[in-house]
Amino acid sequence: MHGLQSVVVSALLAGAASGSVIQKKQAEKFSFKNVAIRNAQFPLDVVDKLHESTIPKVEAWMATKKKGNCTLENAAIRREWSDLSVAEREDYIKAVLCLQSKPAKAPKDKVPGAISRFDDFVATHMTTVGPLHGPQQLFGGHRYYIWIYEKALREECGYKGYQPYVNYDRYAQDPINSALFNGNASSMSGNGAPSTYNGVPMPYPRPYDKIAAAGGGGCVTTGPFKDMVVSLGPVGTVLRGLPRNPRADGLGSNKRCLRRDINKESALGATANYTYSLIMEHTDIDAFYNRYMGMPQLKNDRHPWGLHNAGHYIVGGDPGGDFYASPGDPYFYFHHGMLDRVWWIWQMQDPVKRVPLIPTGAGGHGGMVIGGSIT
Ligand SMILES: *[C@@H]1O[C@H](CO)[C@@H](O)[C@H](O)[C@H]1NC(C)=O
Ligand SMILES: *[C@@H]1O[C@H](CO)[C@@H](O)[C@H](O)[C@H]1NC(C)=O
Ligand SMILES: *[C@@H]1O[C@H](CO)[C@@H](O)[C@H](O)[C@H]1NC(C)=O
Ligand SMILES: [Cu+2]
Repeated sequence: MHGLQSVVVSALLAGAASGSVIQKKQAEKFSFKNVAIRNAQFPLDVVDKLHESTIPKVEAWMATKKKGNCTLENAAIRREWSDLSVAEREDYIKAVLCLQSKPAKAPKDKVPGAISRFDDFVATHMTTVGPLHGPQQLFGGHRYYIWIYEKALREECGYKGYQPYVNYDRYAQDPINSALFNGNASSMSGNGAPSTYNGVPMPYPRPYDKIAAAGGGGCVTTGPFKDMVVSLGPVGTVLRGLPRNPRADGLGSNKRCLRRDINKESALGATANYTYSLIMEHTDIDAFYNRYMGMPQLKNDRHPWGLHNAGHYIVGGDPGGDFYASPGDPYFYFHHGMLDRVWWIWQMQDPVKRVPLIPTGAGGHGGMVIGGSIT
């Protein structure tokens, strides 16, 4: 483990399955060999290409820094879920299930509802929710948060890889049948059963005032997490009729199923063209932060949610759609892993200038939806 850990250098080889010629050609573009293997089924999208074309800037920037143990050659590489082999996906799933089977370390008097090590992370998010989501902390705080989760998977559960991210674009046309959510043994489990879930209110005028429900919202019935026990929360849920937590802060024991509404409409607000324009058309850090949060509203656009909302409500449900307890759905770490990648690509367009920048909150942001109210 080293300092470049959070620098997500990913995705430089075009497809292991498409032949060594392509691999060689891609690898020769760079002076280092530490590159990720790609799934040839997915051609590079406009953001992947931007990512790739950004690497020389990263190399130039790294070359100006004091030589230490942290180099592009030994940097940890986070990869997209579908770029992992089926065996690698299963290794990752095994590690998450392992974390969910280990006893919690959180003090019982403060977090009586934490039933596993996995829940320790959920509780941390719940109890630091204010500071963790201010403009100054959202990016850096979540970068650190994902990193300590990844560290726990590796050090406490023997996982050899790194935290995968979700490239929403790959799944947006048919998320329910994708490698991420098709519900088979190497997926992160499937959709929730049909329910009366009504969708998520959004801070825009009609007809954009809601991400409509996609038909799910009930208990997940397929895949490795179908028997997962959710205990913490709800606090700011988007679902109705959930069992109430015995404590107002949601940290009591409230055992229930994992619920989801796998939502194509939400995913369509996170396709590669949205991500690309977010990065390239918002050179000011506050403009970048605000649009990422959904503001200002895109004119005449059917999916103006912003990457943060769009990515969260691809899964929504409980606890995935709960502002406080959202890391209780293991999908959370894929979503914030991608957001971290997007911020990193933005930073690396001009690293000397942009790495030190922190959003100030100027210009107002679109806010996050908490159980029907906007914060
Ligand atoms: C750097 O690498 C050397 C040799 O492997 C090791 O002894 C040292 O502890 C490392 N330093 C840091 C800060 O990781
Ligand atoms: C699950 O679905 C993925 C994606 O379609 C596929 O690659 C994999 O072979 C399937 N089966 C299992 C057992 O993982
Ligand atoms: C992205 O593409 C979709 C589909 O063509 C379009 O509706 C949407 O307006 C585009 N968004 C941006 C930000 O370019
Ligand atoms: Cu968060």
